[in-house]
Parts: sequence; structure tokens; C-alpha cells
Amino acid sequence: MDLVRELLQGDRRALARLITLVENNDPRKEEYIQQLFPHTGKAYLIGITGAPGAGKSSLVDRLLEVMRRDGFTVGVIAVDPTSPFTGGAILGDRIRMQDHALDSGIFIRSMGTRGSLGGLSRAVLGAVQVMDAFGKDFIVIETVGVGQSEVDIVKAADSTAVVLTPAGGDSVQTIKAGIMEIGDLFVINKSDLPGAERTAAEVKMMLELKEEPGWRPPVLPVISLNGEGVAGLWRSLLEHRRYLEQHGLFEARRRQRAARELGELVEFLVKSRVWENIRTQISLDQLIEAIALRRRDPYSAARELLRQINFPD
Ligand SMILES: Nc1nc2c(ncn2[C@@H]2O[C@H](COP(=O)(O)OP(=O)(O)OP(=O)(O)O)[C@@H](O)[C@H]2O)c(=O)[nH]1
Ligand SMILES: [Mg+2]
Repeated sequence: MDLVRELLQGDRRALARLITLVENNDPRKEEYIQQLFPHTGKAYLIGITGAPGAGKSSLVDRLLEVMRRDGFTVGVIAVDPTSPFTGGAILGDRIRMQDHALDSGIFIRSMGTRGSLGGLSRAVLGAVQVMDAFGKDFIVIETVGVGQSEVDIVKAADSTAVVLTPAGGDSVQTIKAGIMEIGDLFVINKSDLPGAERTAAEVKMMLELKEEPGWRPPVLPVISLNGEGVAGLWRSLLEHRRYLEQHGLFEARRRQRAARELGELVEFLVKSRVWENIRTQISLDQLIEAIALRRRDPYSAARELLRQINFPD
């Protein structure tokens, strides 16, 4: 288990390699996570989400400067939002964050949605655990708030900032309800553009409608281009963290995360085990043909399969 020891001693190459192994679902993944786990739980997770092109990477880039100035070490996981056909954003993220890559207090990893089909959340959580064990104070997860899987990923964060932009002609009404709910903070990025104040006002109104007691998500104008407002965002993030801790909500969130992670893992293990058994024991062709020709209904066929591998009813 040299890799784990090297990681715990602060070896960045071991960090990079372990993340790759975890992301690729290496057979040793489980063993590695088991060994790393006692060393995790210290990092604070920040989710940054928003529409494609909202300026998330630019914002993270600026945020890193401020966090580093305060002396914190940071891991970044940028979930590549692009479709399998473009793949441009990975390069974009790399270019923009290149300067930081030379800083040993920062570790940046782009993670494709392709390689880890259906297991993106597992891959991200695995990478989080590796960075956490390595000793990063903060882990920033950048994802596009479009698909359910991306939204699920930020749900794992301790604090989530939703990045919006001046709506232009559109109104904030078009913002997906789901994304409003996961925001602990709202950033109006590109506040140098016209309409920023209106967007901020609309978001504030939407938030006030909720009338829930507790933490009031701030709405923060930011210009990532020149860094304006980023220090304020950082202060708000720390404030939110204090709020969670003082109200016992920090532990509650972590418990939620644990529950979700356990659930996802059970599903994953059952699913992979069941299919493994089915594939090695049964030829599916006839059954599929029968369903396609409407000689069999899919439910009874599925149940028959499970019975044949002795899966408990
Ligand atoms: N005018 C203006 N443009 C900005 C600002 N912040 C970012 N941009 C520009 O917006 C574009 C998208 O920025 P990114 O940081 O790549 O946005 P992103 O949300 O990470 O994009 P994806 O990862 O592809 O979803 C770039 O051309 C940025 O230069 C800002 O504050 N003002
Ligand atoms: Mg980006």
C-alpha cells in the first residue's frame, strides 16, 4: 500500500494517481478508500454550480487567489460539462487555471462525464476523499447545474454557491427551480454587464418568497473578470460555514451525505453483482427476442432472470 503512504506524506504524484485509480473504478479502489477513510472528514466542501458559460471556472480561479492569500490549501474538481462531441471545456479550465497549477497548495482535477457514465457522483466523491485524506483544507467542486447527476453532486457539498448571470432578455423565471433550492449563496457573476441589478433583485425576490426560517442566502454581485466581489463571496462562504457549525447543521449535512453515499453504493454493488451473474450464467438473446416480439412481458422476464441467479425475491 505504498501509494496511500506516499499520499499521506504529501506526495502530489500519489494524489494524482490515486484520483485516477478511483475515477477509473480500479479493482483496488475499495481497498484504497478503506485505507484513506480514517484520514478524511477534515476538508470543507464548496460546490460551485450554474449554467454553462456562467463563469464558474473564472470565479473559482479568482476564489483560489483569495483562499490562498488566507493560507488555505485547496483541491478543485471541475466536472467537465461538455458533451462527448466537444470536450473544449477541459482545455479551457486547464488554460485558465494554469497559473495555479504551479502552486503546491492547489490541486486541480478535471473530471469528464464520459469516462464515469452513471458513476459520476461516485467518481467525484472518491476524488473528494482522496484530496481530503491528502490534507486539503477546502475542496471546490465545479459542476454545470443542468443534469440531475450534476445537481446531485453539489448536494454533497457543505456550502453551495449558485452562479447566475445578468439575464439579458430572459428573466430569472427561467432558472430551474431545482437549482434555486440547492443554493446557500447566489452569485450574480458578470455584474459588469447590463441587467445585473435587475437579476439580483429578482433572485432576492424569489428567495424571499420562500419565507423559510434559518440561513438567508445572500445574493452577491461579482465580476470574475477583474475579481470584484470575490472577497465578499469568500467571506460569505466562511459565514455560512460558521452558521452551519453553530446551528448543528454541519453534522446534519454530513449525515445526509453519508446516507446518500451508502445508498448509492448499495445500489451500485447490487446492480453490478446482479448483472455480472446474469451475464455469466444466462444467455439473454432469446429472452430479449421474446419481449421484442411481445411473447413475453418485461416484468416477468426480469423476475425470471433474478430467480435464475437466486436473487432473493
Ligand atoms: N463580462 C464578463 N465575462 C465573464 C465574467 N466571468 C467570466 N466571463 C466570461 O464568460 C465566459 C465563460 O467563462 P467560464 O469561466 O469558462 O464559464 P464556466 O461557467 O466555467 O463555463 P463551463 O465550464 O463551460 O460551463 C468566458 O469567456 C469568460 O471570460 C465576468 O465577470 N464578466
Ligand atoms: Mg468551467
